Amino acid sequence: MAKTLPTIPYAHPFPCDDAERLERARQFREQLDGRRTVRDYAARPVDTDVLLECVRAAGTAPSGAHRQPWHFVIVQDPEVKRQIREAAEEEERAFYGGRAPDDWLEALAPLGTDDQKPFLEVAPALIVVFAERYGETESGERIKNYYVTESVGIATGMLISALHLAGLSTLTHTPSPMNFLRDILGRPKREQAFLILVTGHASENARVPAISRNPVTDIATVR
Ligand code: IYR
Repeated sequence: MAKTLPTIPYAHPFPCDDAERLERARQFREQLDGRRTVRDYAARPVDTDVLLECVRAAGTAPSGAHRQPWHFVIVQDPEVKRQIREAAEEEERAFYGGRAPDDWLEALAPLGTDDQKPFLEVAPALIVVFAERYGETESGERIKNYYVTESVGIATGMLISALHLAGLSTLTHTPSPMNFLRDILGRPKREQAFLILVTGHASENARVPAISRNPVTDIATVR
């Protein structure tokens, strides 16, 4: 049996009283409520340091057995973005051209998406999130990871929130299948592409579908 880790004292880093707590919670909710998935990007570049700070934020996510089973590839090179677009559009042509079941295409129709993915080249950054299906020790032995999908999903949510609060827009893009990302980006076999987070500044004329969010009385039960 491995030994337990040493422990350190913990106190919440920014405590507050109950009245302030509600105000902070409200403010955070309001900030996140202003996030929208954006499909039209300006070409304006983003500072890599900002992206790295946001990835650091994502890396604070809790994970199964603290395995931190994620890897983020920040792609800004136009040629690599072009390759990703080409490969993604090939998959999407098959998806929209018959691979997707009718009910799925019907669910997507209101969003007006199709097999054209110009944002993969126009947006200044693609953050490709990989899930580490298993880990590797220094001597190259496989070690099991736990709750990989949950862990990477939580980290990705934190990444989306961090980018939004840093004034950037994102689009969660999931070409299916997306194994081509591992090959284009030269990642090891133990990593599986999880999604592409298209990142940048919304174009001046960007528009988003008029949608609303389910009220808390629908999404929460208090008992
Ligand atoms: N991957 C496709 C299809 C797609 C699927 C869902 I679920 C969406 O919410 C949006 C799109 C595409 O990117 O077009």
